[in-house]
Amino acid sequence: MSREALVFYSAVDDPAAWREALAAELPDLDFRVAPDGVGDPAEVGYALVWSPPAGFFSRFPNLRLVTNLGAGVDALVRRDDLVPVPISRLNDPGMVQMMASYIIFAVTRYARDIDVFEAAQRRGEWTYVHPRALSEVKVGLLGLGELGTPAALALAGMGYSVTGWSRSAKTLPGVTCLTGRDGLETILAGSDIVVVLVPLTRESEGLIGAAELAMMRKGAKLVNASRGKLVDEAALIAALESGHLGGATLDVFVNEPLPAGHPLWTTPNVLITPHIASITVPALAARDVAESIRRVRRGEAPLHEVHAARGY
Ligand code: NDP
Ligand code: OXD
Repeated sequence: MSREALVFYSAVDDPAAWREALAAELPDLDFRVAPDGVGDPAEVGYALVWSPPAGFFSRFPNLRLVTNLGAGVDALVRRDDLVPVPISRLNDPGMVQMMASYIIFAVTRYARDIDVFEAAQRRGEWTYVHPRALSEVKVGLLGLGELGTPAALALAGMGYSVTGWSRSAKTLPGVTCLTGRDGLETILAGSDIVVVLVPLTRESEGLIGAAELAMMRKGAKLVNASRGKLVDEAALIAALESGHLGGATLDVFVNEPLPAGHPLWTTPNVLITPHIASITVPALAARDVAESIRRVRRGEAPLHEVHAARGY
């Protein structure tokens, strides 16, 4: 007798860890790993995927739910071969904590002049910079979603002066919340450190271009942990080389892995990390994946449903 199946596809996530975590939640669900272990595609009701190849979904005539193996769904909703079933994203406590830790690290490295001391150490020099109070450091956080909001609250809780930006108006304790183009320009002009955590959509692509970089304070720092295409890389390199921007921490790039010889590798004052700001921990995320499947089985909407037309 055939069992209802889930198909897993990811070039970066560990299928064995997901198989084990989901088996604990849904022992009746058959876990199949694409491309080689799919079996009869008609038995597949659920897909748990990260950037599957073009044409992937059309093989499965009975698909009822696609779950993105991560938070950012741009690689899913921006493709033209999606089938019309609900899409959900992951949002687990481990991912939230990890992103907050990355943002706190990147902001604090600049706020405490650690980048200056790293450079001084490379020169073998004792360089004293008198520390500033954290309340004097103005942080602008673009994107107040599932990951941005906890990061903004954590920074505010540490004493930073935090202004956040989102599409819809928000109220967060200790965080000034702005919206719209005026809000964006206020943040760019008023922040020492600007953090980008807005999803990549048709609307947000190229959000930070030459004009926006020019609005930033001289010596300000940029942190991008969202998607490379939100920032114009050529304009960023120019702003760093001219000294208008004082530094950038980049976890995401237009092309990943960042190709050898790319000018960002040698642009001054850039810290590069390989898209590790946050990851999904299967043992923590499997509960939500399983609950979404249970809900879809009951004819309900899944958890963390993505609005495909909106793009996130
Ligand atoms: P959410 O979808 O929960 O939140 C997105 C936020 O951005 C919301 O506050 C939303 O506003 C705001 N927003 C969206 N579009 C616009 C716009 N055009 N103008 C202004 N604000 C906008 O996303 P998450 O917080 O979960 O994640 C953010 C991104 O982080 C992901 O999309 C992904 O790209 C990236 N990411 C990166 C990882 C890494 O390792 N580097 C790991 C995980 C995620 P509103 O609240 O009004 O809807
Ligand atoms: C992402 C993720 O969206 O890793 O980048 O979840």
